Amino acid sequence: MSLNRRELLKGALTATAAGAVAPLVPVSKAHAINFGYQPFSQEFFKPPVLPKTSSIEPAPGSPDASLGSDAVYHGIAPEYYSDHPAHLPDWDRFPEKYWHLDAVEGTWQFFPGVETPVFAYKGSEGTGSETAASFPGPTLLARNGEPTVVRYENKTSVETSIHLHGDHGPAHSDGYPDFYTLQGKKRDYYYPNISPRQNATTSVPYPATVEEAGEFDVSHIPTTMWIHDHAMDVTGFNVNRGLAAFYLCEDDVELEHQASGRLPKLNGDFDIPIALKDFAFNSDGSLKYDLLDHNGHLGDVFTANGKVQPFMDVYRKKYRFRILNACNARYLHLRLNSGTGKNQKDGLPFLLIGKDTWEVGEATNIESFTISPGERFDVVIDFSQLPEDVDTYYLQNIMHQTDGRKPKGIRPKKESRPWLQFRLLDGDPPGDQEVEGVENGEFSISEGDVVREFYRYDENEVVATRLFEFSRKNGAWVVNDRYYSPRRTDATPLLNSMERWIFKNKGGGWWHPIHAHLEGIQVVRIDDLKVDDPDFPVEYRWNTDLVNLEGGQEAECLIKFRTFKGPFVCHCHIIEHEDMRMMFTFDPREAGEEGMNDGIRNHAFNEEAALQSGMPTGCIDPNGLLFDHEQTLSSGEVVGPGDYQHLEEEGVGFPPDFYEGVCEPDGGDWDPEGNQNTPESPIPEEQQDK
Ligand SMILES: [Cu+2]
Repeated sequence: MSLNRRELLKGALTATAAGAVAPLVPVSKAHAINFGYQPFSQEFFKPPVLPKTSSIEPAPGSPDASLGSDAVYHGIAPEYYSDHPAHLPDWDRFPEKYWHLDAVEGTWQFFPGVETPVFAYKGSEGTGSETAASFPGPTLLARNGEPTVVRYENKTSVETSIHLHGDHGPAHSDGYPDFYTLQGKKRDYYYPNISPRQNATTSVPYPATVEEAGEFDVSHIPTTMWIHDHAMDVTGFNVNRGLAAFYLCEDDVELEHQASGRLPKLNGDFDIPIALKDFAFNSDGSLKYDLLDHNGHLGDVFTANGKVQPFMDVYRKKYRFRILNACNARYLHLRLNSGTGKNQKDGLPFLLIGKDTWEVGEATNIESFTISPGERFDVVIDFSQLPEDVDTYYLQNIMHQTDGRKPKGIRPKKESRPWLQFRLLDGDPPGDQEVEGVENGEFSISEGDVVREFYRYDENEVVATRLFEFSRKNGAWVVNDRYYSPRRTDATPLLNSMERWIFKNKGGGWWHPIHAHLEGIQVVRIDDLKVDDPDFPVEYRWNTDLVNLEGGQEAECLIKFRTFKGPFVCHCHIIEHEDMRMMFTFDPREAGEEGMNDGIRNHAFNEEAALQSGMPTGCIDPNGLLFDHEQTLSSGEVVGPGDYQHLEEEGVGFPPDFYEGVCEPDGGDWDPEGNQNTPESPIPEEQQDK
């Protein structure tokens, strides 16, 4: 059965019309389907490492693996080539490495013995990267200065687009919402694994030499990233369905931490990534997901790395946990606790060593913390501090939330659910030292240590200030009163410039965690609170790639746009808000240079846009942009915003002025009779709307 993005959304409507979708019941009131599972009776799952290889056939960028080819239909980023002006020689400090990664349809056991249909990332069969399908997918381990290419094949029936959350990389490989990897096709995602440059300046958009470019900005070298799907309209569905995995990176600073015994070996027994995600289940074991719920999908079953409330064996030692909130819409407030009940307050602190993609300037103890969807807290927990009679310990969420609007608050009396149990083991861990000369688990990292040099941006470098207001409109979501369209650019910063971006939540009833691609954000003010105020939230004192806006809140941020031209997106990370248009495009460009959406990108790309996006000229799904421009097919039938009318007739809350908002290209002449329905269209006749 065809299940592309269009069919998915239409299918959801049919189901509603037939009454097959149960009325929405707040999750707190509904009874969770848990298949008789007793919490902490299954073991924690640590995803396997995705093996790298030293060669791949056909070679990336070769004629056989270029845009439009059978082997790699979507090609590779222009920045891959060493003759591209952005590609400087020191990007290739170590020989390039490769991964073969698929997205497949399979099953996963969230509950022991219950096979749940999912999408999953896995290392491709028959390649050097082979792994089993899992949730989260296999962990990608990268070395800063070692370029990697992920040859990705979409073996699912839905359009996908991989975003490496936190990456500083080319737009072609960034998961822009309509830079799809289509069903049955491959794309070479190119990750240079570099950071921005210290000397980036607008007067030299592409420095010719390494000396001119300056040093890599060490405070922006990434450590904890994750890949997740980002496809237009269906990101929420695809991520909830399982398309997420960790991407951890080490560099010279990180290796020095390990060699000197400050931090554990990368992804070793004492460095453990944990993705926390809520799910909802149907009684047949399948995942429940309502495509028409744009408020934010909440689940009533709580998992760590794809296992419902598991246990993890730990020694009384120090561990590094990279905690990811992988929920579509649920905020968590996490604390450590010796009990499963409501009132214990004997928690160990978390030693915060990294926030989102980057390590922090100073290791800082925090008692508990709120983590928004998409956010990461990189923490060390010292189990040696626990009294000897404590043999089980818990990671507990005490944020109470019953719908996608916003959490009801930190309410340990109402919500004190342990998502993960630690079982304390006595004695020393068996096995050889993971790092020579360092006893396993004996790491010296302590409060006050400099984890990574941090450079605060100089506000005098700001060349433009922009205000982005996030609000609700006609049951959907807007930024500056506009619905997202991938065909419209909302900001064109100068390449290598710094801007002041003010994010404002215009409403009081909803929270929005705002995430920018390409670069870290430095928050300088939240409402009246300045960054140098002792009360300023500790998690926003250094680099962050996400800033949460509570009702009515305003955050003033500094952001640079270095190395790569766009398009990139900035959006709310409550994925249902993002899918329902709370997103905008920014497209860093040289002075005077045309942007991706200048004139009109339409469905017939010019050559530059085709190379940049990896979508071959004239081969774009004419039905692809479900809510974008109206399209006249060769049959004479009009599709596109027509679907919106269909949806509106079904009364599902699509905004009445939607058509207006997205059908006017910013400039240039849009030709509705353009090249959008060529004979080479990859969409079979029977899938086109009749
Ligand atoms: Cu939002």
